[in-house]
Amino acid sequence: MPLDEYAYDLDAPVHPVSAHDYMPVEQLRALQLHRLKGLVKRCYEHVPLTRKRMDELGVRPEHIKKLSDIKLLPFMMKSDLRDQYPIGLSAAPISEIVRFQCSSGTTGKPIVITNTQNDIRVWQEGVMRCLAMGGVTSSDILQVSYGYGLFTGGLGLHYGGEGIGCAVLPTSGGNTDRQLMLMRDLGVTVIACTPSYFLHILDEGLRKGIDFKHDMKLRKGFFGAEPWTEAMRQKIEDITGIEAYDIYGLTEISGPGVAGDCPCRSGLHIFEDHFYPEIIDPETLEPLPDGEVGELVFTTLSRTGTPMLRYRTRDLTCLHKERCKCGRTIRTMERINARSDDMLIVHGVNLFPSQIETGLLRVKEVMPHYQIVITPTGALDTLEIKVELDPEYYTKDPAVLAPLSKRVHDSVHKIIGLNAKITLVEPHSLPRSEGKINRVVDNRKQR
Ligand code: DLL
Repeated sequence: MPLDEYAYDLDAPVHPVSAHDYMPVEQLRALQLHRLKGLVKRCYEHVPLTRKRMDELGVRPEHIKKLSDIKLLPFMMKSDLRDQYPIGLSAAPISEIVRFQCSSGTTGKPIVITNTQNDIRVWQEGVMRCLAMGGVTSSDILQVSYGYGLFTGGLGLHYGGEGIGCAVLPTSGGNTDRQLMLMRDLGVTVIACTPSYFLHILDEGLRKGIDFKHDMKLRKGFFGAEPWTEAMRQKIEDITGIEAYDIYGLTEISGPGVAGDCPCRSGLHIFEDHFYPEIIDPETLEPLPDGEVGELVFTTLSRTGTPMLRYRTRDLTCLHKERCKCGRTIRTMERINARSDDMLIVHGVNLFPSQIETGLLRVKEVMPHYQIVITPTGALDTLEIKVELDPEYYTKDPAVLAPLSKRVHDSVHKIIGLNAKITLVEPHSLPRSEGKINRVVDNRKQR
């Protein structure tokens, strides 16, 4: 089966700076509509579940006449991928599939995404566009410390880096001593890993007496795959002197490189020529206008392996259409600080780990290493925040610790409006992660 008209042109060179970034908006919308029509047709013809759902709604591919008609289409969710395990949603024959990638769910089987050569190129282009926006060139040495394999972080950044022409060092996650040694000996200039793993690398390096500003050649970092805050960015930049860029993506839509920071850092540019974004109200499922916070939904305009129509990401953000100072016309989204399924409800108050992180990092004596523990105690639950002291301020003196705990408490309270029990713990005593970190221990789930 040949790739049809909406697919990516496999003969065209992949460019790190896409003309689509700067396209006049009307032209961009026309391109999106063209690709959407082709995608809907392909899904209708090749994905039985989509066909069934569209038939139930009475929608046919020819009903898509303008971009806003997208709201006629059914949503897709992670549970659909799980129910159709392993590749029931694949739209291409195995002869056109060149790679499987998986994303682990919270339970049971992973979800499997099939990629055609076209999809690998679209994905590579997204990562190249992110790296290029951050000023990475072929003169850079890129250390990829995201995990390689079924997770898309390692291979995604790897192909993107090679596409730019960087010298790529594929360390994957783990073996932090070796990461540091190679980083220093090869003069690595760009690092890509999860923000929590980078903090761990920094921690280990500082323990060894490494001065990241002088002993390393690092100048940029591309951090993503998990939520991180502006305060965390500041902390990373202060310790290392690098520019820290946010990179976003998800396996179901492609991998890293769906959106990323430009140097203005006023939101992540979405490569909406390939990934059409919508924001919906997660309760009513109605589309929300640009500027309103809701659940991010993507339609993969140019994927051919496992194309997604209106895929509900569960990530919460809002879109901005104002022209960015960098000149790009593609829309931006605010950094993802929360997922609808990350939300904790404590004493009836909705809160997100990222809010706690922001409160903690306003106090200079504590580190961005923390754990949130919720324990049922009688009628009320206890919210405890364990946070490591900065080694520079470490003490066991209760006369110092008591007022410091109070300051941390007040800083967090100001944001979440709840009283949390603050436990200041020794440096390096909380669990670290080489990939995505889980900072929440919710003991209520064991009841
Ligand atoms: O995490 C892809 C990726 C790899 C992105 C490397 C960036 C860098 P999944 O494992 O499928 O894919 O997880 C996707 O991770 O829905 C978000 O909840 C979260 N996420 C990804 N990037 C960011 C980010 C990869 N920059 C899920 N900020 C997404 C916040 C992020 N959350």
